[in-house]
Amino acid sequence: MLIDGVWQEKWQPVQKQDEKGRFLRQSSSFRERITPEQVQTTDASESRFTLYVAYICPWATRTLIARNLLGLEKYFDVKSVEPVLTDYGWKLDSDNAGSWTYMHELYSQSDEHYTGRATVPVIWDNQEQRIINNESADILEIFNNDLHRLKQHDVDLHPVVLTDEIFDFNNRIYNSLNNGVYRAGFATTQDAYQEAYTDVFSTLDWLEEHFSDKKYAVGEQLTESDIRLFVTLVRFDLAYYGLFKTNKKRISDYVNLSVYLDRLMAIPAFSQNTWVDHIKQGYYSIKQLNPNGIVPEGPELPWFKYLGEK
Ligand SMILES: N[C@@H](CCC(=O)N[C@@H](CS)C(=O)NCC(=O)O)C(=O)O
Repeated sequence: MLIDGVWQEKWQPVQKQDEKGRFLRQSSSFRERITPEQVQTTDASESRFTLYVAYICPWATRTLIARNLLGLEKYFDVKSVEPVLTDYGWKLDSDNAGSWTYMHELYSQSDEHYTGRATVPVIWDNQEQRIINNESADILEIFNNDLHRLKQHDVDLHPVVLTDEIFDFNNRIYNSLNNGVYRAGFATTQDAYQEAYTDVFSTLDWLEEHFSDKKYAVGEQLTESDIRLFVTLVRFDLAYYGLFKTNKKRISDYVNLSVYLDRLMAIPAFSQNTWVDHIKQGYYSIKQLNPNGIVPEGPELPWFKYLGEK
């Protein structure tokens, strides 16, 4: 992580936790918004803003899926990092070669006294050379709400009439499932692990019931809630089940959740942003949890049929 703008190599073992060994996620610090006028540059060949992502990362994948579903590709080009987190944090892919080698350089360029982890996703302003936002929940709102008049597809991921339901659904799955798997994986006491494990599977059991008669997370259409749920479900059997020890059941053991996952995977915005090799390599390179870095060969999953060559 960066401390007062300076990279500290000894960050990796230090996942923040509370006094009971529970994993604590850092809150995001760049929270600016963007207007359609800022996005529409005169030079159509280059976008003013770049979305920096890791394909391993569920939070970054939320933003990639929304970008494609809404058709905002020409306004935000994408730069990705390598799947394995290095001693210097995220390293940019070599084919994204530009002025930067590591993500933390973008953070200290934006704020020379920044203290915190250099996370993805990030919206970077190429004109002002600084980070605008590093919180995926905000980025989803920017894409869907703030820039709604620029979208190329007739999609609304956050219809006003569903606001309360979306809010409740997102809240219900965030701590217990999206972050619940991390709470299980990074717990440093048996009790903290047990608490997270119970939350994860009671939520999955509830969702299995929910999808017995529903096609989508909320309402009768695809919304932001589906994106938020998808990014966790798709990583579950590949990484969380083994590495994070959330191993009561796999998603493929849940009939309705499997049908739901298959339904979303059939949509290109979901399958194109699912990078199985990055997910496996990335998670299994977390030294704290897997010191020898061995990446499992399996599993083989039914939805692999939707994945093209990457
Ligand atoms: N609140 C952030 C969380 C982002 C986040 O935790 N990203 C992880 C990857 S999945 C990261 O970049 N971690 C690097 C680190 O912690 O050093 C969001 O939703 O945008």
